[in-house]
Amino acid sequence: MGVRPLGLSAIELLESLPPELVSAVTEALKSLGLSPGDPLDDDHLTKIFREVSRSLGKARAYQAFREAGVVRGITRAKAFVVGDAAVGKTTFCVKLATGRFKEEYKVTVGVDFYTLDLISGGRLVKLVLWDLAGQERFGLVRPNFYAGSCGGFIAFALDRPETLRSVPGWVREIEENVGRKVPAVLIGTKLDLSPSLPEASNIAEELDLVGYVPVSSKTGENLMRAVRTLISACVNI
Ligand SMILES: Nc1nc2c(ncn2[C@@H]2O[C@H](COP(=O)(O)OP(=O)(O)OP(=O)(O)O)[C@@H](O)[C@H]2O)c(=O)[nH]1
Ligand SMILES: [Mg+2]
Repeated sequence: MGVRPLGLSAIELLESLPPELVSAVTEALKSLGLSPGDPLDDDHLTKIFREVSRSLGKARAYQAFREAGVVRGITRAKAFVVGDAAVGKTTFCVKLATGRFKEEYKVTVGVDFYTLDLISGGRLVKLVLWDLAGQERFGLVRPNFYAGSCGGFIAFALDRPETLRSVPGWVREIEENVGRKVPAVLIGTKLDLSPSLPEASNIAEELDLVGYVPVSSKTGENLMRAVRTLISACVNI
């Protein structure tokens, strides 16, 4: 079956799904505040996919989206998340993977993994985020975890401008350990606590990064924008 052109509306999606999925998707549309005639973009489709996955499981949700012609396959990619200690890397990953905001600070030991499913350009992208410990004492183990990344995120905290000054060091560590230059997106975290820092854009440009996106893992602001900025640079759809 062919892939739906962009601009598929909510009602067209409902019509193309197997009947047993209609109630789960209708619920998802309602919770997103979408009306039947509204065009659906990749962010909407991603949220609908997650809702359907929650009620029916990921395998069934994928099968249904495939049958409906919304997706035509799966793309897998690995991305690192690096930056100084306590800038909010784990919180960023947890919010993206589960929708929950993690209030407490628990130091990451070595590495953690989070899988993020999103719809992009007619494919289900399974992005595995490798959340690397930022504390200095993990500097010796961290290099083991970069191999095979298509790119990733470099995080600094907007309320601690000194963490922005560490970014060139992170770029060097990435290049040394991935073995080549890969796309990286600079994220300024905790936008809910502090305004964006204009110099971050210049630093991203000077270091030849893919872009700079200020984000808040508390409110969710710009999180998907950051992910899509990376996906469009590093995942071959
Ligand atoms: N208000 C607010 N707090 C945040 C945000 N992101 C992270 N935090 C808080 O910052 C603290 C540290 O966050 P972590 O995600 O654990 O930090 P980390 O970068 O993973 O730290 P390491 O694992 O030591 O490298 C936690 O208390 C989070 O709740 C945000 O966007 N807004
Ligand atoms: Mg952490």
